[in-house]
Amino acid sequence: MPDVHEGAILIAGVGGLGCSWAVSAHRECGDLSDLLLIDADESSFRGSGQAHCLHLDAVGDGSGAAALPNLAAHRLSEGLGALDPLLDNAELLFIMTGLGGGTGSGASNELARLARSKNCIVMTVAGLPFAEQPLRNSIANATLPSLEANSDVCIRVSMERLAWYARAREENWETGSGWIQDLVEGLVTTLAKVGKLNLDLMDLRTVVEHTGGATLIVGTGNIMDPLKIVDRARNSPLTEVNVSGAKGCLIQVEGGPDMTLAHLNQLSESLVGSLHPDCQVILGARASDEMVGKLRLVAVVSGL
Ligand SMILES: Nc1nc2c(ncn2[C@@H]2O[C@H](COP(=O)(O)OP(=O)(O)OP(=O)(O)O)[C@@H](O)[C@H]2O)c(=O)[nH]1
Ligand SMILES: [Mg+2]
Repeated sequence: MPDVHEGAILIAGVGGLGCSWAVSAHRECGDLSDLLLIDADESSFRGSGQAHCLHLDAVGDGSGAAALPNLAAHRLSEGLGALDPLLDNAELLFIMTGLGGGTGSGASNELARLARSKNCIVMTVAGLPFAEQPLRNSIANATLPSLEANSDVCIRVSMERLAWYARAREENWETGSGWIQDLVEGLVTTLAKVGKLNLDLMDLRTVVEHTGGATLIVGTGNIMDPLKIVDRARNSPLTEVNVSGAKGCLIQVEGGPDMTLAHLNQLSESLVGSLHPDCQVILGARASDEMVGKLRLVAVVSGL
């Protein structure tokens, strides 16, 4: 099976919140992926060492300049040439963005469109504003359809649920609650490394090519109680949709050296049992020492 070559996986943050999510996700798998940050506000690039940064500031006033999504989209389209070498090399692009502001809402869509046109698989994680932010919600709703159309997989994340989840985990929602990191890291490490069973980008493509909606689910827990992990995964912040009709499913299980084939089967069967009977399933697994005593399930379900 061909190895994923250097630069093949790109994690991109667009807008303030998106950059924060991307930086923390990349921190977990920096040796396997590249980082791209796009914002009108340069403070989003702070402390992100080796990142490729694109500053959308046509006017030069430094911060929060992209108050309007259209303006942000316009500015990105002017700077897109600079991204060509990165996107030409990328086979899989994760876009992290919080919708409702100017930059993320305007520029993420442009980025997705360009990457797709270069035959890159685009998986977007889009944060949706809090309920008490009506203007931000209307901007988000206006942006979502085209962002979804330009992404192979577009995962809606309720920031409300993320914030709730963050409190329960004693994590910070602005850096993704630890949850966004798990998700991206799980997929990146599965795709980039050879594990017990290996998946590659072709498998991912097969799964995301099912028409219809798609989402990602994740759950982590004790190795003694795999069913609870599946339960948690079904209730994770990104599953606002009902997955029972899913036609495609890519499952990655991560555990410690104590993980057995029985654990894998238990996790996958209890998840797959709740999907469409003809669902196409691809299963991968990987063991690492730091996961001893624990199991983590990350799944992409598509064809919803
Ligand atoms: N309640 C709350 N929501 C926030 C906060 N920061 C970000 N958000 C949410 O995240 C969404 C995106 O915010 P940002 O990423 O800062 O926006 P941006 O894309 O940088 O857009 P501009 O700064 O307008 O160019 C907003 O619509 C809010 O719903 C915060 O501190 N508090
Ligand atoms: Mg901003």
